[in-house]
Amino acid sequence: MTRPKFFLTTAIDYPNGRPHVGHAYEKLATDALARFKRLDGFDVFFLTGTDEHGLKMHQTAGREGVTPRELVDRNSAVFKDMDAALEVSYDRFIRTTEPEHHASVQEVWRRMAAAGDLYKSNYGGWYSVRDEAYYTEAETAVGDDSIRRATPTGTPVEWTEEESWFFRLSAFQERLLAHYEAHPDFIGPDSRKNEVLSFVRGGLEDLSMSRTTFDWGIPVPGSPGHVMYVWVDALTNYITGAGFPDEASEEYKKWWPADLHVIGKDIVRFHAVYWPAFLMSAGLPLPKRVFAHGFIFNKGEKMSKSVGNVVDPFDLVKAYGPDPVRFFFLREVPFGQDGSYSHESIVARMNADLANDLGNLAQRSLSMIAKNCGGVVPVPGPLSAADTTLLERADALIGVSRAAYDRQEIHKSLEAIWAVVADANRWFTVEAPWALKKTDPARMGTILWVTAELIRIVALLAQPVIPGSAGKLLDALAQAPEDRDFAAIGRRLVAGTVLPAPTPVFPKWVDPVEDAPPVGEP
Ligand code: ME8
Repeated sequence: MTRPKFFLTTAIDYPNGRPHVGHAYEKLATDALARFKRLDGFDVFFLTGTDEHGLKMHQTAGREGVTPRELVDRNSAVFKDMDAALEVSYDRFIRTTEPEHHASVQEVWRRMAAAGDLYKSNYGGWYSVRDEAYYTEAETAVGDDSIRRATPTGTPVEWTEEESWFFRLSAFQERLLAHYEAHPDFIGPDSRKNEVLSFVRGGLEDLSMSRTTFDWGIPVPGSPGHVMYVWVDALTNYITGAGFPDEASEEYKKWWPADLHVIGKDIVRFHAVYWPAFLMSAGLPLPKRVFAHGFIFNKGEKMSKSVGNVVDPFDLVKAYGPDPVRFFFLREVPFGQDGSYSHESIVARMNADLANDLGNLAQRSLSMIAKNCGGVVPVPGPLSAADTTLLERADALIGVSRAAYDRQEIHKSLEAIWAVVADANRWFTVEAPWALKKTDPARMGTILWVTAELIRIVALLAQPVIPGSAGKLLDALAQAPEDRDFAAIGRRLVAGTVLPAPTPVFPKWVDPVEDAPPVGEP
């Protein structure tokens, strides 16, 4: 049987500096979505990468006294390292400076030109280098410091006047609206969809598509002196990653169109308006869904170099480990909404949900099996109504999670899983298996079997978010590699399985005591 395919992407990051927590957040969340689909039997292709052309890169390189190529080579490697540190399981890391990407973008350009949607004219308007975006006069304002800024993002804009190729975006309004209407799931969450609808209903202006004042970009075919606007180049990465322009290739036929683009809320317009319009013009199929996540703030404040509160994702992983970082962001922040992080909130999640709730339940029950059952999964006797209810709730988690992940609501899956963990803890305390060792060892065995089975189901479903620790829990239950996908949920834990000696999987965070006297002194 052929497995259904699922092709998902992240935004490709600007490597003009080191990655920040926002970059890390998007990649680890998309990784959870990719891992879920793989475990659920899909043939997954997960694409991520770096967006390496444009004026921002050109200017940063100039300031640092290196060539743009040196700048992007150096920094793109750091983004890749970040993915490794967070255990992001991408299948391809694309760089827009790759020659095959150039061929792909130029082919898309030629098709848009052949469709009559590109024309040359003169551009005059406000450009934000930081956003790599054009703004209308009405979208800018001059601040107290006499600097004109883009109102939506607060970044400085500069007046730009040059000959430019334009894309006839104005001609796509009706087609785009018809597409949104016919495909109600094209944009998520709903708040973003409403924003896009009102933007497109308000009328679209043609889009400047090329620049002449620098050359760090993909040349416009047949138009010397023009390089493509970086967003044309950037968006096309998604189809290059799928094998375009080789439309006859198995790769392309299998993967395109993408099933899901995961992006941040600041770049919805590019993905839900410009990108589908480019594809319509080039006669290519449209992606199925664009989902915009929220922004991450440091203790509620915007991260910025000038405030000095930019936290390096490498430092977070070094301090807490990859799984606690991944778990924190995905459990704490409803995916699609803004969120905040602080040392205190990360530690609270680590200690409450991981160490206390799941960690203790696993450690208490598994060490009882080691001590009282010779390290062998006991044979369950008849199940009580409470046992059955709990197991049924655990069995229902796959359905709940599937529905949640299909709408990118990762937090809803975690919420449901941890509600079962909380119930299991309450039930375990009431059942008090430790008191049954002498009086009713058979019932003790049943309770321990039910607990181990609950932990197995929870560990299977937690793998997309905490792959390392969930894997350790499954090791502790002696689960074979072929028993670790979601198809294994319906199979029960086999009594008689010999378990390794249990070791705690979720360490409790204890803040180092400052100014403590050296060990051994009063
Ligand atoms: O926009 N919290 O690149 P980028 C959460 N190259 N997400 C954040 C964030 C924050 N504080 N800050 C940024 C670009 N992001 C383009 C994309 S795609 C064809 C081209 C997200 O490096 C942001 O929303 O500025 C985007 O999805 C991603 O990080 C890369 O941002």
